[in-house]
Amino acid sequence: MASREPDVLLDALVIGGGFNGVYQLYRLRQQGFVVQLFEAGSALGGVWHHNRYPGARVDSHVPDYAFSLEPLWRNWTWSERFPGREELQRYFAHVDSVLNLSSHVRFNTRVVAATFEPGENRWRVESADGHTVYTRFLIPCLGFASRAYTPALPGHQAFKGRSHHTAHWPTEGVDFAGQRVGVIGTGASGVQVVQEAAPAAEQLVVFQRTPVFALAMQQQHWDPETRQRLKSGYADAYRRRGESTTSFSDVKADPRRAVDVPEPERSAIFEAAWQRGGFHFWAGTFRDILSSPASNRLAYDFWRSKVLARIQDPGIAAKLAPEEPPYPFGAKRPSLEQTYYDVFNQPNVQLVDLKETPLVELNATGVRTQTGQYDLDVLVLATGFDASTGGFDAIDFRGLGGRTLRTAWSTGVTTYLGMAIPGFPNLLMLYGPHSPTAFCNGPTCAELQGEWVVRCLEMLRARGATRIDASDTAAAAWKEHMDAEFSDSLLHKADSWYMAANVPGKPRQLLFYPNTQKYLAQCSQCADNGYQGFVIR
Ligand code: NA7
Repeated sequence: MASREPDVLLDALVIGGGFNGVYQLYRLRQQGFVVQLFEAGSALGGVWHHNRYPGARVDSHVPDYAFSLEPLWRNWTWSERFPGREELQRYFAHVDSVLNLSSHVRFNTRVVAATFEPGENRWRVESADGHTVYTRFLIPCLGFASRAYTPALPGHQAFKGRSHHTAHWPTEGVDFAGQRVGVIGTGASGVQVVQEAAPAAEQLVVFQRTPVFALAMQQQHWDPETRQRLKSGYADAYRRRGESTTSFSDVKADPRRAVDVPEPERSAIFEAAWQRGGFHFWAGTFRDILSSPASNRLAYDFWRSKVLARIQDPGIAAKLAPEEPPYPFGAKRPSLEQTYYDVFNQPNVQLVDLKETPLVELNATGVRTQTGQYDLDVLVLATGFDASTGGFDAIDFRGLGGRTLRTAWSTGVTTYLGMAIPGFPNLLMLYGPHSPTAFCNGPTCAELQGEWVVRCLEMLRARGATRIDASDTAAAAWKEHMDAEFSDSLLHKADSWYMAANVPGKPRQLLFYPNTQKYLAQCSQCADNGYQGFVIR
């Protein structure tokens, strides 16, 4: 039933119950603010609540991928180095019970509109069920993957089988056993689904447009004794994580340029990173892998040698790991894999290269490409997300003069410090565009970036201020700073969601700030200089 609470003015409303929203709720409440959290789903967890496709698993390792608060890890152990979705959901339930969060969360509440009222210096926020609240400060914690991207595929409606996007997986699940399964998309979600579908399906067809450069996960399963023992290193790991450029306590690149390091030392460093698994081979080899084409090529060639050794058919190998890299290594997110390259040796698994034989249409029985028809029972769309800005587009944000955020960002994102937006006072977003986000990870960003917002609100309260505005000049300078700082990055050379280039029509730009420590230094400097770039009243 629709409800309205005009007399209640919250200090802060947090939108989104993933790591960032949860941390804000906990910390702001702890500091005595009146705060509530609205979550569209029925439980906390963010992407771990919403993404329930088979094989969903985090590819940032624990304990880095968790909150550093001791009351949370004291009575919690992880069973694996890269936990799956169910364990992450249990973790959120644990966080909820230790920090007592749910009492301040309104679940099943999808925010649809938020309008700034300048007379009152407050936001009016409306949800899909007709509920309205007023809040002094609005803190969107929408994550970068809250809006799925489904490409327009000709004939999609005609397909008579089951078709599911990985982010909208049916709660009752999909049994792949004995089915003819097709997977479109080979990013992190595609890789994970393929690994689950290959052993079960009668036939699996993987439709690849661009090969993923997947890295060895090097998963570890821990017995109860090991789980406890590992905790003795947690406090130190979290301290190091807070000082790390990569946002991982133990992923650190050699300060030399890869090309300057002679063999066999260079290969030994590559090999060590490979054996450590996860993102070590992406961010923990040499400092110039993502800026020097020559060093990048060395990393690619090493990666390729590892992959070729796993694939029997040279034709398939050439598609999964081409001799010439189609984009610089690591410029698209390198998913982690456990059996991905092995499954292509199975007789029931087929790889279709959509660059070579483009998709023509979906029809009643399956997918037709320029050279063949693939009949399917189940089609999995692992086609990703309208990263970062998609979640904002889904809400009708209206700032000063009734200007919508969709209009303000129609030609590209404008922010100050990746947290504030000129023309949208009293709005401080976390884990959004122009901040480290995809180059950090949820829990780490939640704490490091989140503390800045907590301190900012404390400062405003101490000053008796009711309004904070980011200036246009500061936002323009922030954009210039990002452009100058990362102009030589090879990230620009791939059509990735980092570059907002995975969704047709989206303005191409570097969406995230690829250096957490540099970013945090800029934020601290702003606060230390009296919140330079903001107008406070
Ligand atoms: P990604 O990484 O964006 O991957 C999407 C995949 O879907 C990618 O391989 C795309 O190919 C493919 N794609 C997208 N549109 C099409 C069309 N029209 N035809 C064929 N193939 C297409 O999404 P994920 O969900 O895997 O991962 C997102 C992040 O979420 C992940 O990195 C984790 O951080 C969690 P392309 O490369 O664009 O050619």
